[in-house]
Amino acid sequence: MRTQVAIIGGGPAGLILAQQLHVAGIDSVVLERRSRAYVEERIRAGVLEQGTVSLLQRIGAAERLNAEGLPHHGVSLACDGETFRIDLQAVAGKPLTVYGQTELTRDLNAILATRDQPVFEAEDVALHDIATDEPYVTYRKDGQEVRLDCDFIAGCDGAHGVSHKMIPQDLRKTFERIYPFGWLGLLADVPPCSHELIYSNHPRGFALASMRSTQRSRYYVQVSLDEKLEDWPDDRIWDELAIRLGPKAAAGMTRGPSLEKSIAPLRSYVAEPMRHGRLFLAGDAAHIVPPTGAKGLNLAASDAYYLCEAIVGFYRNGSQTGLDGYSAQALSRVWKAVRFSWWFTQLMHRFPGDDGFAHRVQVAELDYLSRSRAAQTAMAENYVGLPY
Ligand code: RFL
Ligand code: PHB
Repeated sequence: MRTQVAIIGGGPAGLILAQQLHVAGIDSVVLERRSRAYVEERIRAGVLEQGTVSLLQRIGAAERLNAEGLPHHGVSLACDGETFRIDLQAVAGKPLTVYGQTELTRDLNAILATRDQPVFEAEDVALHDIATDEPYVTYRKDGQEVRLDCDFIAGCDGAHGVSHKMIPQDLRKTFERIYPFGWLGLLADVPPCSHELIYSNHPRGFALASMRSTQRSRYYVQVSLDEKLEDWPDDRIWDELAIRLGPKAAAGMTRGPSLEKSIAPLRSYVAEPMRHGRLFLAGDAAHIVPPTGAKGLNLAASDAYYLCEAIVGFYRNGSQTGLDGYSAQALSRVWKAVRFSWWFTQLMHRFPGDDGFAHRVQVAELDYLSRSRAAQTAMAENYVGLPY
């Protein structure tokens, strides 16, 4: 088999890239290790930047997003019982859109299915000759060995994929911060406690009230890394949320059985560069951010955008310039999101072992943020998403 771009991984980065390339008249094959059902059920992010929404609109993948996505013009931050709202629209000029990653994945899969893509349950995907002009990928499908020749390989296979391991160790630099806590998430078919998101810094730890729709809520509480899911029956989570989010949110909260519960550790991670020869990394394959800034999915989209532009430049004008500049261009935006997610994580969580200094700095910063339009603008510009 032959294609122009072999895309490893059918998460948001791979699916968006495939559709963008298709619109530009460039052929690709998406190889996904999991089944379609597995990929479409995986509960993850839920907040889209305007840049992500516009990109999905341009590539014809936003019909349901336009109809069902919920525009959010503001966000609330709470600390020790005091809450203030940042008017995102007023200070940053853009809203965010609540639309689940599951829905986005389903929409893109439905479009790609009309071209018999992605190839699901592609096993033992391996990359070959990536430092030459004739790279290829091998995999197994239904017991058959397949060889896929291509011009480029896009490594969109997330943090646990094979692509990033193909960049030689001596050419790669990695940067990491591990945070001493995780997020316990709960999804339930109940109306949200607030029509906008609430991020709360509470003595018992961080909590977040989010949503997927007007009838589906998504909540998180900060937990220590040794917490076990079995020690968190639904009632305990609801009780904890009611305390940490405060009386007003608690009064508006509807409890219900969890559809999904999980604990995710928080970390920041960047691997540089995002390219080696004909292999280009995009999304979680190259970087991870803690979910506090809601940036992971949006970075997958912006990487896909830059990579598609570079590949289009190559086919249209025979130009290597975009390809050569891809890693630096993507990383410039990635590091700003890494910075923002790290800052927002530091601001909103309780750190074990704090002697009170760190929390007083948090209180001072949140008080400043609540009063200063300049500080709110700096926060909101990053939260709604920096321009591409
Ligand atoms: P994905 O979504 O991980 O997709 C990678 C795809 O590659 C496949 N794959 C392979 N395919 C073929 N061969 C192999 N060897 C392969 N190895 C892996 C995988 O099956 C998968 O389908 O990466 P992508 O496309 O870069 O998208 C990134 C986003 O998914 C991610 O940044 C966000 O979901 C991060 N994230 C969250 N972000 C938020 O903004 N808010 C959240 O609440 C939030 N929750 C989460 C998250 C990430 C999580 N993970 C990765 C553990 C919750 C979780 C549990
Ligand atoms: C979510 O709805 O899953 C969500 C929202 C905002 C975040 C992280 C996760 O910062």
